[in-house]
Amino acid sequence: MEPLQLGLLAAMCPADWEVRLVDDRCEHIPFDEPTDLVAITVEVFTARRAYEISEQYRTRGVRVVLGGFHPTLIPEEAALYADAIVIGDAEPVWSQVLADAKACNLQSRYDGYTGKVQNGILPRRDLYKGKGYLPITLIQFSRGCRYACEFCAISAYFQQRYTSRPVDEVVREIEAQDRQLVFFVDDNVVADPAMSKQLFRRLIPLRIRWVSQGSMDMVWDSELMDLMCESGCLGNVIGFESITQESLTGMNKAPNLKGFDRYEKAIQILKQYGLQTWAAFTLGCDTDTRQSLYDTLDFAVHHKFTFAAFNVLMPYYGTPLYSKLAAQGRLLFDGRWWLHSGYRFNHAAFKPAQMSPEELTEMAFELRSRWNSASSILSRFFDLKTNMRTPYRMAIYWMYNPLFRKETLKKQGMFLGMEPV
Ligand code: B12
Ligand code: SF4
Repeated sequence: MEPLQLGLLAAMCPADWEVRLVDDRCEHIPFDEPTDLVAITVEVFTARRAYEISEQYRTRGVRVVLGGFHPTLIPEEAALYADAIVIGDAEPVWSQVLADAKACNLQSRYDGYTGKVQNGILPRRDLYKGKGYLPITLIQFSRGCRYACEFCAISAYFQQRYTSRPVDEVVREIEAQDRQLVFFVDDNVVADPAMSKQLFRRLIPLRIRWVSQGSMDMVWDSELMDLMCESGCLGNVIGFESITQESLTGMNKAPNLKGFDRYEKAIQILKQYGLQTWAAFTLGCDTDTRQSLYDTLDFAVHHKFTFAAFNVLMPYYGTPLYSKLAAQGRLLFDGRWWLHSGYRFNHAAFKPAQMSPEELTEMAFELRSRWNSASSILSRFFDLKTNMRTPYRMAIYWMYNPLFRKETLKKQGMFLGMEPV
């Protein structure tokens, strides 16, 4: 997908700055081409690779600025690999960073605050052309979420704050691009239902189709659901996380606990509206056993979700989960799994309570493989309310399930960096 934060950073550069976007996921980095400044976005899974890239430039005498989720959550680590780090959002400090870089007076740290979102800036989408990204436009309406789930990096980064953009501005941004398919990258597109309703009302005349991420409590507000669907929502990623109340309570997953006794009802409502839900599950909570993990898979298959993710619970630095596991001595890979040369993608990075880390890794892979098997994909298709609702819905189902299957299996066990430590 198109990297929204980089398009935004580029758009915030003054006109006399020449900008080039290089995406390490799909192209070679021209380390030896002359450049004055390098800016890299870093999240936990890309930290190791980002630090490698940074080192390559710094050994050539090029200054590097790091920003994004990971440097914000663990600035003392990121600072070791950069000339400057930006904590939090770039909007309030980026022009200062550039001015200081130009004056050869770069400071080691800049503190952005999580205040306004985007400040009226339109990302430089022209920079995405020709890189083979999926034909879906990423737009943010809001940032942050008011809930405080134990494992969530969003909650740690935004400290439970939530900010949305003026609806007019979002509408203008949608109108300024060509596509009819939009991904609102909001952490929780229904975090403030009143604001979400304002947005959805204004989306209706635009006749776009969109997907996003939202908390399950959306289903209990029928006006919200009506407007969401009328405005072109195809479905949302919803964090189901677990099917037991005990686990949800343990992880402080408040939006799911609100109507836990009506979990089945919630799913029926999603289906009535024809939403093609991407159900996300988190595996490895203290209450999880082998049986509860198999039950989770059965639950997902039974409900014929259009897509699902079976993620191993990950201790992200800065979250209450990380602190808890650290205090209990349960973190693996010296507690810095994202930097460890032995850590592989989708592997457990902590000692689960009721199984070994290896068992958890294997179980998660088994669930993913079974969910993505040809027979599972075929059987889940037969849902008149969602996947078979219209030819467009059918096309989505058949286009993306094989793609996600390929991606999931390809990423399993990948090392995070390129070079041995
Ligand atoms: C959209 C999205 C995706 C998309 C991909 C998007 C893409 N372009 O490829 C999809 C759905 C595919 C995806 C996948 C994954 N994602 Co994701 N994703 C997001 C999401 C929701 C929005 C990203 C975005 O565009 N935001 C809008 C931009 C404008 O905001 P931003 O990135 O925060 O940037 C601002 C600041 O951080 C700062 N900034 C950022 N970079 C830089 C760089 C510099 C130099 C500077 C100065 C400032 C700066 O300024 C920006 C403007 O204010 C974020 C959550 C979030 N709120 O950001 C999670 C998030 C980044 N993803 C996350 C994760 C874990 C994943 C997965 C690993 C999930 C999984 N288990 O498979 C995968 C794989 C990622 C990988 N590296 O392989 C985590 C990272 C956690 C962490 N501690 O780092 C996040 C934070 C979500 C979460 N709930 O925890 N993701
Ligand atoms: S509801 Fe979702 S985004 Fe909000 S804190 Fe919980 S996991 Fe994070």
